[in-house]
Amino acid sequence: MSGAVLRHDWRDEEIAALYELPFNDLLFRAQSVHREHFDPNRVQVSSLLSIKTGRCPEDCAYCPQSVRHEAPVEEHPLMDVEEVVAAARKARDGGASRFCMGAAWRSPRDRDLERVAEMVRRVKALGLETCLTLGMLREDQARRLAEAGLDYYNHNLDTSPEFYGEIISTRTYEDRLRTLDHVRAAGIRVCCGGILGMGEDRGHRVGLLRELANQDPHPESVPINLLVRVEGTPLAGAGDLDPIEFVRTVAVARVLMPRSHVRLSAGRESMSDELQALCFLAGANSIFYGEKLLTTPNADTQRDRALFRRLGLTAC
Ligand code: SAM
Ligand code: DTB
Ligand code: SF4
Repeated sequence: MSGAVLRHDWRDEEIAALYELPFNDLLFRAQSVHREHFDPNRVQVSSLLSIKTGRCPEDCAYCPQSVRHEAPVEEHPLMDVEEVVAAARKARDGGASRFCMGAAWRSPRDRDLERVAEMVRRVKALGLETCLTLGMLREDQARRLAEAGLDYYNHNLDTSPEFYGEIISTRTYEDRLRTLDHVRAAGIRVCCGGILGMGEDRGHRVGLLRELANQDPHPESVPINLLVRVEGTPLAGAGDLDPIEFVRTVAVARVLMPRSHVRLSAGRESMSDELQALCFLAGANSIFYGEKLLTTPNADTQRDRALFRRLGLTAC
């Protein structure tokens, strides 16, 4: 099958069959699809900043920022625009091409949105692409952000609809899909993915990929996060996910969404260089770079630079 055919009608059985391929066959297939659409040695680099941290009213079981869990985070209200611009400049000078700003909100208030829109304008003026993740958006809010020049909005499905209720009770899967519709309708590119290692089984991973791949168009950016187990969250004691299963998920995502950037996201700190190399071989072609994700440590920047050198990868 040519990777040029973009499908939005994947059935669970077909996705499960990809997962079940011998590992070498799956990786060969994923890498072949990858090469039809991307330079295999280029990896897009984004940096993250938490512009509003902690005290989130939602109950996402994985998240240290929920007010319902007892995880230690350095809470702060919405940052000043100048502070954000300074952090963005630093990220750009460190080699990032996109700056992603995240806020621990269920959804933004309109008066906060004005300041965030100003952040977008100022960060764009530095020559960076912009991305926001602020929770649920109404249609008019998405339009306001589009007018400010926002390039991407991150809003994850996190897991399959079947497993979702085990992880979050304060907003529904449909709520998330509605926000994605609003973002898309406003002309903003979509960044949407999920988290692995939350105690889900392969069927749930298939369900997540089905929901992502059957969006039309596919999300332009698909973050695959490995759960960062934070003490004080309900998922602190989640079991280890087989790293080979993680690589298989990246590979299947690449085959299903041939033109999307598949992002090797949270969890790199706990991965070996060899595991990350396998993820790049499986078609991952973007990462988060910088000392911190939102509240937890990211892979060390010196280690990332050395890894790119060892693998002959170029950041873009
Ligand atoms: N509050 C907004 C929301 O939930 O849409 C934006 C910020 S929220 C922290 C962004 C995403 O980070 C979540 O959707 C989730 O996928 C990811 N995330 C949060 N905590 C995580 C963890 N401990 N490990 C892996 N990913 C995590
Ligand atoms: C995404 O999918 N992963 C990033 C980004 N989108 C916003 C966030 C990861 C957060 C990891 C936990 C933390 O640092 O708080
Ligand atoms: Fe709040 Fe987002 Fe964390 Fe959920 S993932 S608790 S919505 S900050």
